[in-house]
Amino acid sequence: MRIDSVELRHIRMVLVSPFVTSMGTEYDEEHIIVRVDGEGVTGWGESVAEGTPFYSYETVQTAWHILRDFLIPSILGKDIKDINEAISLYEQVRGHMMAKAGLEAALWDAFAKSKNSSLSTLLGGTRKKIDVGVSIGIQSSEKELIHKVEGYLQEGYKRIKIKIAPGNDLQYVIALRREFPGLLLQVDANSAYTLNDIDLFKKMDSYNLSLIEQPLGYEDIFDHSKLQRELHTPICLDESIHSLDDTRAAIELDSCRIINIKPGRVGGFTESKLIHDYCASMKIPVWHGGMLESGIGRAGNVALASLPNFTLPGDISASKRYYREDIVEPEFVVNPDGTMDVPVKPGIGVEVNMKMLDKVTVRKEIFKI
Ligand code: OSB
Ligand code: MG
Repeated sequence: MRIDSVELRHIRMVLVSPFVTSMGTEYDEEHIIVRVDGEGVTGWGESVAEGTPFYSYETVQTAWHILRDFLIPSILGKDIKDINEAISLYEQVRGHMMAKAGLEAALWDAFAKSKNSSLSTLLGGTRKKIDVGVSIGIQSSEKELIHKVEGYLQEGYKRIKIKIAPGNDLQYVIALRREFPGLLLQVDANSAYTLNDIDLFKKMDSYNLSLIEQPLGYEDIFDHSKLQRELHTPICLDESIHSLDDTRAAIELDSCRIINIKPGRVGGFTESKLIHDYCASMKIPVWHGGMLESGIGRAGNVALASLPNFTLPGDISASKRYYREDIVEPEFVVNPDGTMDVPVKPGIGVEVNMKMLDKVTVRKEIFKI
C-alpha cells in the first residue's frame, strides 16, 4: 500500500468523572488520533501518550514530535507491503513506544480494510466476545467505593480493579471483601510503593486478590522478584514492561506471574502479539490494560484482546464509563453478561464520528508527499 498522507489530531476529551490514582487526578484525557490514507483506504489509530509525563515519559508533545519528525517521514510516499516492512523503516528510533503504537495501529486498520478483514481476524483473534472489567480510581470513602462497585456489577462487569496509593489501600480491600466475598478483585498501585512496604503487601495477601499490579518502581524488574517471592498473590507488571525482552526478564526472574499488555506501552500490536505468544508458551496469563482510550483506541484494544491467551478480563469498559459521547459509532457497550462484542466489520469495525472528532480536536496537522 502506498502511503499518500498522514494526519495527526491532538484531542482532548472530558472524563465523566475525575480519575484519581497514585499519579494524580485526571479530569480530561489528551491523546493523538492518527489517520493514514493510502490507495483510497483510510486507517485510524490512537496514540495513548497523555498530556502529562506521570504514567510514562511520553506526552502528547513528545509523541507529536517523534511522529512528525521521524516516524511519518520514514513511511510517507513509500509503497509498503506489510506492517513488518513499515516497522523496519523506523526501527532506528529508540523508545517512544506510544508514538510508534499510534502509527502502527492506523496502518493495521488500513491493511485490514484493504484485505476486507476485521482487525481481530488479521491479528489472530479467536474470540467473538471478550470478558471485560472496570478500573476504579481512588474514592473519597469506603462507602463511596462500595456504591460505585455495586453500580458496575449491576452493569455486568466481570471484575473490579481499584487504584491504591499509600494511605488509601488496605482499608478499601478489606471493605470490598467484606461486602463482596466472591468478587474478582485486583489492585493497581502505579509504582507508589517500595520494598519497605512489604508488610502491607503481606497483609493484602490474605484477601484473595487476583493480582497486585505494579506495586514497585516504574522501571523495576528486580525488586518485584524479591516481593513476589514473599507473596502468594500474583504480581502483574504494567509500567515496567516495554518489550518482549522485558517480559522475558520479568518471567525468568519470577518478578510477576501475570502480564498487563497495553499496545501503547510496548510500541504496537506487533510487539503485543510477540509478548502474548511468549506468555502463552510460558503458561503466563495476560490481560489487556487500558489508557482511557477513545473509541478508536478501544476498538484496537478489543481486537487484540480477542487473542486466545487474554484469559483475564481487561481494563476495557463501555464508552460511557469514560466519556459522555464517544468519537465512534456505534459506541462500545458492555453486555449484561460482562462481555463486549468484538467488531466484525473490516478494520477497527466502527465508524469515526467526524462531527464529534472535530469537536474534541485541539490541533491538527496533515502530512502529504
Ligand atoms: O495503570 O492501568 C493503568 C489509566 C491511565 C494510565 C494508567 C492506567 C490507567 C487505568 C485505566 O487503569 C484503565 C482503563 O482505561 O479503563
Ligand atoms: Mg496499571
